[in-house]
Amino acid sequence: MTNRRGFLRLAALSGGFVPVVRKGLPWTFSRERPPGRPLVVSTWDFGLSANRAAWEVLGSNGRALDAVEAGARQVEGDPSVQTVGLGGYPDRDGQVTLDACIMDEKGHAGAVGCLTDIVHAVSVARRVMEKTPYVMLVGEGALAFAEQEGFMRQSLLTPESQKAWRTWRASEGRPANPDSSGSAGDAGNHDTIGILALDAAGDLSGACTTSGLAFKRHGRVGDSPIIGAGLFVDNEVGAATSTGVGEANMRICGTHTVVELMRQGRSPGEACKQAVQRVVRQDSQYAASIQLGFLAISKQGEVGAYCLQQGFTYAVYSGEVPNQLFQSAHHF
Ligand code: SD4
Repeated sequence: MTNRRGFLRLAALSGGFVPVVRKGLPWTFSRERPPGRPLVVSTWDFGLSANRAAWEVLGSNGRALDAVEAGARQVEGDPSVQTVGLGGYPDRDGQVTLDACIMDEKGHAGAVGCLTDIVHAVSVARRVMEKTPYVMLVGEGALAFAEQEGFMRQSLLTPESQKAWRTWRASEGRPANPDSSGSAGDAGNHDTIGILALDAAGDLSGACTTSGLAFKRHGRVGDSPIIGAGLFVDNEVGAATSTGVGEANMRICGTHTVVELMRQGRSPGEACKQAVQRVVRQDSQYAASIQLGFLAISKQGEVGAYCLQQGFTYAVYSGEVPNQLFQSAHHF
């Protein structure tokens, strides 16, 4: 079962038709899956709409890189998703700041951190990858680069996200430790879109984009734009992405860990599980208080996920499987 909020969002996304959310692990395609069959997976319920946009590319033999960008842009441009792109929850100063990255089959990567006023952070990340010798640009430098590349400035703060910020300020906005905000695993605070695709040519790519933890300290950058934390792609092995409290992930270079475990022969699901267990071993009390989830695919088209707390959903769409949601297995 998905939670009430997820159910409502799911119903809205699917035009009233609510697919069954299946219990996750270990849900895989067989290792004998023939090559040339595309596959796309995305985090959370809005992964359904991301997958649909990505499938427009994959279904016509397009490149995985173009597919993941299209899927990520779909969610970034949706103002009803308050954790990604336009309409994202602002930081504690009331400013929406975005983190995003993208990685292709050749290991090329681009990222932006703390980007303001540009809806499609993932596309700016792609320009960083393709047009600069760098991997990451942040803050004012990232915004200047985006404008130079022709991206239009736009306020990302919708009336809804501004209202949420005002409510937060009125209630919890002045905790004894302001940095404690956003560290709990509440459902509204950890819905990054991570998307991974395998194209008909057998190549892998991924993207990850978010407005980060709601009401974070200004300047805080999470795991999502960090290659090896929010996203990692190795075209020989597989790809992984992450959602949840970024600090816990960054401490274990989570998606790099997942891919390296797959390289050693673990299935995507088992690799995600072992990465989550590493976080638990570091500090089980902390791990019990947050959400963190990994989603991975292998070069062979197997899919797996694992998370700390119940409730992490992911969407899978392939030639064999119509676009649908699965419930990740969880530790606690
Ligand atoms: C972060 N990982 O900034 C992100 C938060 C999030 O799903 O929403 N993840 O830490």
